[in-house]
Amino acid sequence: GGSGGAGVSSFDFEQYMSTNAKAVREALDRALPDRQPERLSEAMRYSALSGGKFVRPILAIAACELVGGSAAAATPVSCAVEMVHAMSLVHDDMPCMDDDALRRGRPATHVAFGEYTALLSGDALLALAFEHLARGCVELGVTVVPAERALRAVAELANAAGAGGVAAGQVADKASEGVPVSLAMLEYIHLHKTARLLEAAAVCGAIVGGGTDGEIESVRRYARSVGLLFQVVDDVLDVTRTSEQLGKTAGKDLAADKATYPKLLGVGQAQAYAAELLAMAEAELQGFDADRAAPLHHLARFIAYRQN
Ligand code: GRG
Repeated sequence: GGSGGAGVSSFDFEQYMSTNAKAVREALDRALPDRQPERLSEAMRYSALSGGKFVRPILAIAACELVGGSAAAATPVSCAVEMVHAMSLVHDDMPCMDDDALRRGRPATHVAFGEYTALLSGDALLALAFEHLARGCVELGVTVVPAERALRAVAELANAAGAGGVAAGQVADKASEGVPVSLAMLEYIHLHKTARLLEAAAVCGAIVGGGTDGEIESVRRYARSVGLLFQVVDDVLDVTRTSEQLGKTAGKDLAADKATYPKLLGVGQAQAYAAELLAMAEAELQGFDADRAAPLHHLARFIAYRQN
């Protein structure tokens, strides 16, 4: 329980991230198959356990605890959201999408396992996400996650993965390659392709944690702002990193025709927008207990101030 707002300063964010990342990794390891066909299981594990930061699962756990739920209640949904994230990266790297050979510093799934196995392992991860979410909540029991909350979480995550979110954002992104992109279109792409799944992670955490409708919607606005912030900061870092490394190869492949916030707004305005998004995210946390909100405050600042 919070007493007097000391939470923000005394909170150990690195410890919180590493403890939760370890717990998520163990839960994912248990949730992923290791049975026949071996190659499919291997590809699923390779994609989901290959060194992601687990930002989405940790967001789900933090939002669950924010509204007074236990971390245990958020375990099924935190694994489910990471499975959706992992499969979206597998499909994103495939030749028909962005055609990337590397992901997280090692061969992309389609390079390591071949195209059809990569495609099917993505499909299987997407299906498993919902199986695991439903089954995991049932196994925890209705005293931990009432069935209505589990159903609401299923609907939220499904919307975020499909035509209401990631799939819609990716179609818009692919369709806008090589054509001029307006600020409104750039915003649409990022809100759907990136922010929507971060939003669903946090919202699902707040749902299974027993948040009120008002709390759930505050969490939604918080995560939406953080999701956009993530993208704006990414775009700004692409520019600042590149200019710091004059003469060297930039860490990222900067497609000349790719629209970014700095290109459409200028670097200064893009930075100002990032500051505004951080302030909007933090404003949504004001109504909550300060100690319980500390992880989400730190997560927003971590995303805003990261240097690479
Ligand atoms: C979801 C049904 C469905 C289909 C997928 C391919 C595709 C459709 C969508 C592309 C989605 C995509 C690649 C979005 C970008 C997401 C993003 C910001 C990834 C980086 O996230 P981090 O930094 O990555 O959290 P790590 O590696 O830490 O997990």
